Amino acid sequence: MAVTTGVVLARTGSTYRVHTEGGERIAALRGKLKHQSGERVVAGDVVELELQADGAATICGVRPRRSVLARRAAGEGRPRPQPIAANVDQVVVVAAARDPAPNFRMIDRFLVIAEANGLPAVIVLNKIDLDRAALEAFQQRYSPAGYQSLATSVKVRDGLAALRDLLRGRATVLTGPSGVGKSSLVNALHPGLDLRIGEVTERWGTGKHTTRAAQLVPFVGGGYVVDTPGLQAAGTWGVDPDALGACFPEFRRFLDQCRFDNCRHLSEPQCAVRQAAEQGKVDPDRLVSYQRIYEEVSVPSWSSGRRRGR
Ligand SMILES: Nc1nc2c(ncn2[C@@H]2O[C@H](COP(=O)(O)OP(=O)(O)OP(=O)(O)O)[C@@H](O)[C@H]2O)c(=O)[nH]1
Ligand SMILES: [Mg+2]
Ligand SMILES: [Zn+2]
Repeated sequence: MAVTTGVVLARTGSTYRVHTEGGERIAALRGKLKHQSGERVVAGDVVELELQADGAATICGVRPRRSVLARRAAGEGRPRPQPIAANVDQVVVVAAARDPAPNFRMIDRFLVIAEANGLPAVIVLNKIDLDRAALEAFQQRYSPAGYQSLATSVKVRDGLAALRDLLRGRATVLTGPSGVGKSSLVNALHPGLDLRIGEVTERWGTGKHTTRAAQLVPFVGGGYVVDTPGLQAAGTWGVDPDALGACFPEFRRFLDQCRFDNCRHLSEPQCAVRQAAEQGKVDPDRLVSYQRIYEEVSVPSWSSGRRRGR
């Protein structure tokens, strides 16, 4: 029996596709690893593999992660962290100029998840062929926070060289709503790759959730890209309400100027963040996003409250 290491490309049902020096392997998870709480094996994990003579492979260990992108698991009950991808360097939040129309509230959530995980984020505005003018609103909203907005089009092949430069040599997770073109972008950068792409339904203007599971694509010239399923809603799991203000980088310089040290920037008097929004020094709509997410992360779910006997 031989032992080797590899990088998890994707989970397919109960098995994993693992990239090793000797090629791609399908591997099952060693029984005792299945029950370790919250430590699901995900794309990007570096794993130890036991290879049997008959070609069967078993994941017998998971190396410590240097970073993980996690979000709140969907569904009822107590919020749990759901890792999406491991060992990533940056998050690219993909939006579309049109079809589906940009949802800034949701983009802000993805950005908060990146900040809360300590990962730098860049915004890619895809489908720029459908509305060239859409970029300006993104730049206005996100430049003060230090986020770059990169316009791309898979259809007319625009901005793809800049995107390639951004991804080269790094481990990147692409996130964003369904139907914005995440898989199309990864395909466009990888001739020969054929990730499934979907239509955007005419009726709802939303994507069809074509990508079902996170999938890692090794990048020519180093690094890799993780394509993830689009979500209709991104839960901001585990963000400490007291740290939420700092997840909006353009708020940071005002945070220590509020009258109260523990200001939540909701309705407290002499709040420097709200004053900055009133004076147009921060985008008032970003403050609305902050306040919505604050409500979400500060209210324990009913079941977790009950659990603590409240
Ligand atoms: N006009 C235009 N259409 C695009 C562009 N990029 C992707 N599309 C179309 O948008 C639709 C959705 O693309 P996908 O790549 O499946 O989107 P996705 O973000 O991976 O969606 P999920 O996997 O559901 O999260 C497809 O019909 C693509 O052909 C673009 O730059 N311009
Ligand atoms: Mg997809
Ligand atoms: Zn305040």
